Amino acid sequence: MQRGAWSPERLRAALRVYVITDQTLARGRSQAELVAQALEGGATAVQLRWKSGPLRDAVELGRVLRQLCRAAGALFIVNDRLDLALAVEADGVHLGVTDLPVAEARRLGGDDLVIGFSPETLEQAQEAEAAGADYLGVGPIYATTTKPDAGAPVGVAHVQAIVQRVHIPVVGIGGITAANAAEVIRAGAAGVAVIAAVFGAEDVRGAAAALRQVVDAARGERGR
Ligand code: TZP
Ligand code: MG
Repeated sequence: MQRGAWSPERLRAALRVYVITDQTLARGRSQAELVAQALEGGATAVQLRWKSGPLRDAVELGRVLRQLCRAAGALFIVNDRLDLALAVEADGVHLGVTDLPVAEARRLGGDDLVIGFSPETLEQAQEAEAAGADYLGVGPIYATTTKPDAGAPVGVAHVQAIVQRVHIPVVGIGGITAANAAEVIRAGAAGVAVIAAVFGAEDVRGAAAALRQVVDAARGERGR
């Protein structure tokens, strides 16, 4: 379904290289500057992930990221919090199983809001689609140290299983790098969501460009 400026096809393309912010991995560098570099490298979506610190600081950063993404034609998503997503006029919100339910986010956020959801089971994936989610984040695909409570790796077979049961696009997340992203795409994912591989890199622009190249090549192999 069309969500504001985001048609299903445009959304699917925007999910290719989905870069998530992280205060710790920024290591004192400006998060806005790192996002600008990631977009220059070819990131197609950006998620503001704010886990600690005053929410007013998140609003300030979110407004800057909103403009950077708009200028680059990239999708801009806020993690966890619908209030923050609406405050900074993000394109969408990404919700987990302990966040606001998808149906409530849809009711409050309206038809134009892109809603992402991270299911923990196949059943939750199908329920989220039925409730109005526009894409799913599935993981952790590989081991990750970025999210300590992410659970055990589910592997690319889990992506394949979910892709076969829903109609909305799926992005893989967790421990993904340019070295393993192709197998996630081959399993049927529309794209890959990464934190450390881009935000933790010394050369953020180069890291995003490397991922973009791998993802586009793997999508090319399968014809989309
Ligand atoms: N959800 C599942 S794994 C994960 C999140 C937020 C962390 C992904 O970070 P990285 O550094 O790309 O492994
Ligand atoms: Mg969350």
